Amino acid sequence: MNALLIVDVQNDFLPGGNLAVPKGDQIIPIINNLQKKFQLIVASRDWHPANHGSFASNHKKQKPGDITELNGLEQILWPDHCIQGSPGAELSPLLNQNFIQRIVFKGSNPEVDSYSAFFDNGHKIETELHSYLQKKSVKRLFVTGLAADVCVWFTVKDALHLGYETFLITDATKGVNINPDDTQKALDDMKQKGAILISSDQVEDFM
Ligand code: VGL
Ligand code: ZN
Repeated sequence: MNALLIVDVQNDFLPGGNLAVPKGDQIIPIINNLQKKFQLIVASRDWHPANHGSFASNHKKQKPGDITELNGLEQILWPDHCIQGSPGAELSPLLNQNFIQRIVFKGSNPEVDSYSAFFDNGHKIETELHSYLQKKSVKRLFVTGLAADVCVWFTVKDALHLGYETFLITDATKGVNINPDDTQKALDDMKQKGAILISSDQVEDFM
Protein backbone atom coordinates (compact mmCIF):
# COMPACT_ATOMS: atom_id res chain seq x y z
CA MET A 1 0.00 0.00 0.00
CA ASN A 2 1.13 3.56 -0.78
CA ALA A 3 0.41 6.38 1.66
CA LEU A 4 0.58 10.14 1.35
CA LEU A 5 1.78 11.87 4.52
CA ILE A 6 1.03 15.57 4.98
CA VAL A 7 3.26 17.04 7.69
CA ASP A 8 2.14 20.08 9.72
CA VAL A 9 0.27 22.13 7.08
CA GLN A 10 -0.99 24.36 9.89
CA ASN A 11 -1.76 28.07 9.92
CA ASP A 12 1.21 28.99 12.11
CA PHE A 13 3.60 27.56 9.51
CA LEU A 14 2.00 29.49 6.66
CA PRO A 15 2.50 33.14 5.65
CA GLY A 16 0.89 35.28 8.36
CA GLY A 17 1.46 32.60 11.01
CA ASN A 18 3.74 32.77 14.05
CA LEU A 19 6.44 30.54 12.55
CA ALA A 20 5.79 31.15 8.89
CA VAL A 21 7.59 29.12 6.26
CA PRO A 22 8.25 31.47 3.32
CA LYS A 23 5.95 30.56 0.41
CA GLY A 24 4.62 27.63 2.44
CA ASP A 25 1.16 28.26 1.00
CA GLN A 26 2.40 27.42 -2.51
CA ILE A 27 2.54 23.71 -1.68
CA ILE A 28 -1.13 23.41 -0.72
CA PRO A 29 -2.66 23.16 -4.22
CA ILE A 30 0.05 20.64 -5.10
CA ILE A 31 -0.83 18.52 -2.05
CA ASN A 32 -4.55 18.78 -2.83
CA ASN A 33 -3.86 17.55 -6.32
CA LEU A 34 -1.65 14.70 -5.07
CA GLN A 35 -4.42 13.48 -2.79
CA LYS A 36 -6.37 12.30 -5.86
CA LYS A 37 -3.68 9.71 -6.52
CA PHE A 38 -3.75 8.05 -3.06
CA GLN A 39 -6.13 5.71 -1.29
CA LEU A 40 -4.52 6.35 2.08
CA ILE A 41 -3.80 9.87 3.31
CA VAL A 42 -2.51 10.72 6.77
CA ALA A 43 -1.53 14.03 8.32
CA SER A 44 0.39 15.26 11.35
CA ARG A 45 -0.21 18.30 13.52
CA ASP A 46 2.25 20.06 15.79
CA TRP A 47 0.27 20.39 19.03
CA HIS A 48 2.02 22.22 21.85
CA PRO A 49 0.82 23.25 25.30
CA ALA A 50 1.48 26.97 26.02
CA ASN A 51 4.27 26.04 28.44
CA HIS A 52 6.20 24.06 25.83
CA GLY A 53 9.97 24.02 26.35
CA SER A 54 10.69 24.79 22.67
CA PHE A 55 9.17 28.27 23.00
CA ALA A 56 11.68 31.08 23.61
CA SER A 57 8.97 32.79 25.66
CA ASN A 58 9.26 30.04 28.28
CA HIS A 59 12.98 30.69 28.84
CA LYS A 60 14.46 33.71 30.58
CA LYS A 61 16.50 36.08 28.40
CA GLN A 62 16.25 33.88 25.32
CA LYS A 63 14.88 34.72 21.91
CA PRO A 64 13.71 32.67 18.95
CA GLY A 65 16.66 31.18 17.11
CA ASP A 66 18.76 30.81 20.27
CA ILE A 67 20.02 27.36 21.07
CA THR A 68 19.59 25.86 24.51
CA GLU A 69 19.33 22.45 26.09
CA LEU A 70 16.04 20.79 26.93
CA ASN A 71 16.36 17.75 29.17
CA GLY A 72 19.72 16.82 27.70
CA LEU A 73 18.83 17.49 24.05
CA GLU A 74 20.00 20.46 22.02
CA GLN A 75 16.98 22.63 21.35
CA ILE A 76 16.48 25.58 18.99
CA LEU A 77 14.03 27.99 20.53
CA TRP A 78 11.04 28.94 18.43
CA PRO A 79 8.38 31.60 18.63
CA ASP A 80 5.18 30.38 20.26
CA HIS A 81 3.40 28.26 17.65
CA CYS A 82 0.71 25.62 17.21
CA ILE A 83 -0.66 26.08 20.70
CA GLN A 84 -3.32 23.45 21.35
CA GLY A 85 -6.75 24.79 20.41
CA SER A 86 -5.46 28.03 18.87
CA PRO A 87 -6.25 29.07 15.26
CA GLY A 88 -2.53 28.73 14.43
CA ALA A 89 -2.69 25.02 15.25
CA GLU A 90 -5.53 24.36 12.79
CA LEU A 91 -4.80 22.71 9.49
CA SER A 92 -4.95 25.30 6.73
CA PRO A 93 -8.50 25.87 5.50
CA LEU A 94 -7.04 25.71 1.98
CA LEU A 95 -5.96 22.10 2.52
CA ASN A 96 -8.51 19.53 1.42
CA GLN A 97 -9.22 17.60 4.61
CA ASN A 98 -12.04 15.41 3.32
CA PHE A 99 -9.81 12.48 2.44
CA ILE A 100 -7.45 12.51 5.44
CA GLN A 101 -8.07 9.20 7.23
CA ARG A 102 -5.88 9.74 10.24
CA ILE A 103 -4.31 12.72 12.01
CA VAL A 104 -1.34 12.24 14.34
CA PHE A 105 -0.70 14.89 17.01
CA LYS A 106 2.82 15.50 18.28
CA GLY A 107 4.69 17.84 20.63
CA SER A 108 2.25 17.67 23.53
CA ASN A 109 4.91 16.91 26.14
CA PRO A 110 6.33 20.29 27.31
CA GLU A 111 9.62 18.61 28.25
CA VAL A 112 10.65 17.43 24.79
CA ASP A 113 10.20 18.65 21.24
CA SER A 114 8.81 16.38 18.59
CA TYR A 115 9.75 17.16 15.02
CA SER A 116 9.13 13.75 13.52
CA ALA A 117 5.60 12.48 13.04
CA PHE A 118 6.86 9.10 14.35
CA PHE A 119 8.88 9.85 17.53
CA ASP A 120 9.77 12.63 19.94
CA ASN A 121 13.25 14.11 19.49
CA GLY A 122 14.64 11.84 22.22
CA HIS A 123 13.23 8.80 20.40
CA LYS A 124 11.53 7.73 23.64
CA ILE A 125 7.85 7.95 22.84
CA GLU A 126 6.34 6.78 19.58
CA THR A 127 3.21 8.29 18.06
CA GLU A 128 0.58 5.92 16.66
CA LEU A 129 1.70 6.64 13.08
CA HIS A 130 3.94 3.59 12.56
CA SER A 131 1.45 1.12 14.03
CA TYR A 132 -1.33 2.67 11.92
CA LEU A 133 0.71 2.45 8.71
CA GLN A 134 1.69 -1.13 9.55
CA LYS A 135 -1.94 -2.04 10.10
CA LYS A 136 -2.64 -0.66 6.62
CA SER A 137 0.32 -2.60 5.17
CA VAL A 138 1.99 0.56 3.94
CA LYS A 139 5.33 -0.07 2.27
CA ARG A 140 5.82 3.19 0.38
CA LEU A 141 5.46 6.53 2.08
CA PHE A 142 5.26 9.77 0.09
CA VAL A 143 6.08 12.73 2.33
CA THR A 144 4.91 16.32 1.87
CA GLY A 145 4.39 19.38 4.06
CA LEU A 146 6.23 21.75 6.37
CA ALA A 147 8.91 22.42 7.20
CA ALA A 148 11.36 20.67 4.85
CA ASP A 149 14.34 21.42 7.12
CA VAL A 150 12.61 20.58 10.42
CA CYS A 151 9.62 18.29 10.78
CA VAL A 152 9.65 16.86 7.26
CA TRP A 153 13.37 16.13 7.54
CA PHE A 154 13.02 14.33 10.89
CA THR A 155 9.97 12.43 9.67
CA VAL A 156 11.78 11.21 6.56
CA LYS A 157 14.78 10.05 8.60
CA ASP A 158 12.55 8.05 10.94
CA ALA A 159 10.54 6.61 8.04
CA LEU A 160 13.77 5.32 6.50
CA HIS A 161 14.86 3.82 9.83
CA LEU A 162 11.52 2.11 10.18
CA GLY A 163 11.98 0.51 6.78
CA TYR A 164 9.55 2.41 4.57
CA GLU A 165 10.47 3.07 0.99
CA THR A 166 10.42 6.81 1.51
CA PHE A 167 9.77 9.45 -1.13
CA LEU A 168 10.07 13.16 -0.59
CA ILE A 169 7.95 15.18 -2.99
CA THR A 170 10.19 18.18 -3.51
CA ASP A 171 7.63 20.64 -4.86
CA ALA A 172 5.21 19.71 -2.04
CA THR A 173 7.51 20.90 0.76
CA LYS A 174 9.23 24.16 1.73
CA GLY A 175 11.79 24.97 4.40
CA VAL A 176 11.93 27.66 7.06
CA ASN A 177 15.70 28.27 6.51
CA ILE A 178 16.78 29.71 9.85
CA ASN A 179 20.14 29.52 8.08
CA PRO A 180 19.93 30.13 4.31
CA ASP A 181 21.09 26.66 3.26
CA ASP A 182 19.19 24.57 5.84
CA THR A 183 16.71 23.20 3.31
CA GLN A 184 19.40 22.19 0.83
CA LYS A 185 21.32 20.45 3.63
CA ALA A 186 18.21 18.62 4.78
CA LEU A 187 17.36 17.48 1.23
CA ASP A 188 20.94 16.29 0.67
CA ASP A 189 20.87 14.39 3.96
CA MET A 190 17.55 12.70 3.17
CA LYS A 191 18.88 11.62 -0.21
CA GLN A 192 22.15 10.39 1.28
CA LYS A 193 20.20 8.32 3.83
CA GLY A 194 18.14 6.65 1.10
CA ALA A 195 15.09 8.82 0.49
CA ILE A 196 13.99 9.13 -3.12
CA LEU A 197 13.45 12.76 -4.08
CA ILE A 198 10.83 13.19 -6.78
CA SER A 199 8.52 15.91 -8.05
CA SER A 200 4.75 15.66 -7.82
CA ASP A 201 4.37 14.86 -11.52
CA GLN A 202 6.62 11.79 -11.10
CA VAL A 203 4.60 10.17 -8.31
CA GLU A 204 2.72 7.74 -10.53
CA ASP A 205 5.99 6.36 -11.88
CA PHE A 206 6.85 5.15 -8.38
CA MET A 207 3.52 3.77 -7.22
C1 VGL B 1 8.18 22.64 13.12
C2 VGL B 1 9.62 24.07 14.18
C3 VGL B 1 9.03 23.83 15.39
C4 VGL B 1 7.74 22.01 11.84
C5 VGL B 1 7.57 22.38 14.32
O1 VGL B 1 6.57 21.58 11.73
O2 VGL B 1 8.57 21.93 10.91
N1 VGL B 1 9.22 23.49 13.06
N2 VGL B 1 7.99 22.97 15.45
ZN1 ZN C 1 6.76 22.87 17.16
